[in-house]
Amino acid sequence: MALAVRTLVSIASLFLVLCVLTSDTRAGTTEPSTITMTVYNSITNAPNKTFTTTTAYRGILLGAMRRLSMNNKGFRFTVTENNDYGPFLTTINGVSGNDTKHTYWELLVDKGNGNVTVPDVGVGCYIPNPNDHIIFKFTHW
Ligand code: B12
Ligand SMILES: *[C@@H]1O[C@H](CO)[C@@H](O)[C@H](O)[C@H]1NC(C)=O
Ligand SMILES: *[C@@H]1O[C@H](CO)[C@@H](O)[C@H](O)[C@H]1NC(C)=O
Ligand SMILES: *[C@@H]1O[C@H](CO)[C@@H](O)[C@H](O)[C@H]1NC(C)=O
Repeated sequence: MALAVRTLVSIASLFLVLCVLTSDTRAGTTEPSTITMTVYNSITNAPNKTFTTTTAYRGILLGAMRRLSMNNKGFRFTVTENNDYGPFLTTINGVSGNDTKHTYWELLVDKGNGNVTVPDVGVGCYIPNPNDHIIFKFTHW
């Protein structure tokens, strides 16, 4: 009995070691990472909504947005396909950009310490960095 328990324990430890080794070799290369996204309406001043989700290793922002919308009913969005630049983010949670009103959803990345950058590509091309804080800001152009 004692032997059986010891054998089980050794097998379990072996698995543990194997798992640690496996995740070690993967660390920083293929692990998904966590990012946060804030939906900020600077025109109506509706309260911000902040969400946490994951991205695949070097996955595009659009993928993380899709994953979030599948898991959280509080985040819905639509894109319009552009032949040259891919998906244009048109609507978030029912709020649509409008050419007549000159409104749109701007894509921003908060690098911390008040350093907010404006990516020079859209949601289909931007690859978030681990722990990125993405801001979707509804604003005027
Ligand atoms: C004007 C403009 C805008 C205006 C468009 C308003 C309007 N309805 O006219 C506004 C302010 C909305 C805009 C927004 C953005 N833009 Co812009 N925009 C331009 C600009 C200066 C001119 C486009 C134009 O009028 N072309 C002439 C018309 C006749 O051609 P068109 O095909 O009909 O143009 C349409 C597309 O360009 C589209 N569009 C504009 N920007 C973007 C961005 C993306 C990702 C997509 C899919 C479509 C798109 O809107 C135009 C009107 O419908 C170009 C640079 C350039 N000089 O071309 C950048 C440009 C197209 N934009 C760019 C970017 C990155 C953005 C943003 C992602 C910036 C951000 N970080 O928020 C956002 C889009 C966010 C979102 N909601 O998805 C990049 C795209 C590069 C890329 N490979 O993704 C460009 C090339 C500028 C750059 N940085 O080099 N943009
Ligand atoms: C909403 O988010 C934006 C962008 O992060 C920030 O500047 C603003 O202060 C926030 N507003 C509130 C009420 O928290
Ligand atoms: C955009 O705004 C204009 C002016 O307020 C309005 O007439 C139009 O219906 C709006 N377009 C869309 C697609 O909502
Ligand atoms: C802000 O972030 C950008 C991109 O990471 C970096 O190039 C720039 O030096 C930063 N600016 C400041 C003031 O930290």
